[in-house]
Amino acid sequence: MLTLRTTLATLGLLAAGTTLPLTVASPAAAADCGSELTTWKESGYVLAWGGPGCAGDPLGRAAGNDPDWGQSGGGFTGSDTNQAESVVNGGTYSDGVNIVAFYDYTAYSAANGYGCLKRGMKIDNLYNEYFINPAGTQLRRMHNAISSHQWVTTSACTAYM
Ligand SMILES: [Ca+2]
Repeated sequence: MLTLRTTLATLGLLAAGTTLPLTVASPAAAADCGSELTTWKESGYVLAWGGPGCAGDPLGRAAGNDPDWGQSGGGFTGSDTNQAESVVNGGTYSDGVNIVAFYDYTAYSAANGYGCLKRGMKIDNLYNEYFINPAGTQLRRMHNAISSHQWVTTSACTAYM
């Protein structure tokens, strides 16, 4: 029995040894916003990236609100609308207005669906999140769909990601 157990343990180590390099080499291993959250936490900015995992340069960043990610001003412009796939909330306390509400439509239209991200939080892949309307109905996925955002208080949002 001892010999069998030792052999099984050895096989287990071998299996683990062959799995590890595959995990490291996978592109999916990079899809995490952890380092960007560390960089931007308590910066006062909300940031968004055009791909999952906050990879590369952000689409934009904003300390204030932006009613239209497809128009100039507010931190997100032009092709930024309907492009975000990962986001970071680097908000500060700021009198409690530190939740970011992201909207499917421009001009903060909650009726068309929104989703809120708490201070110091990240979303690695917006594909896994859904816009929700004030009635609590789940709408479309949030990836490649955000068109406006604003900073709100905790009690002002009912649709947390
Ligand atoms: Ca804008």
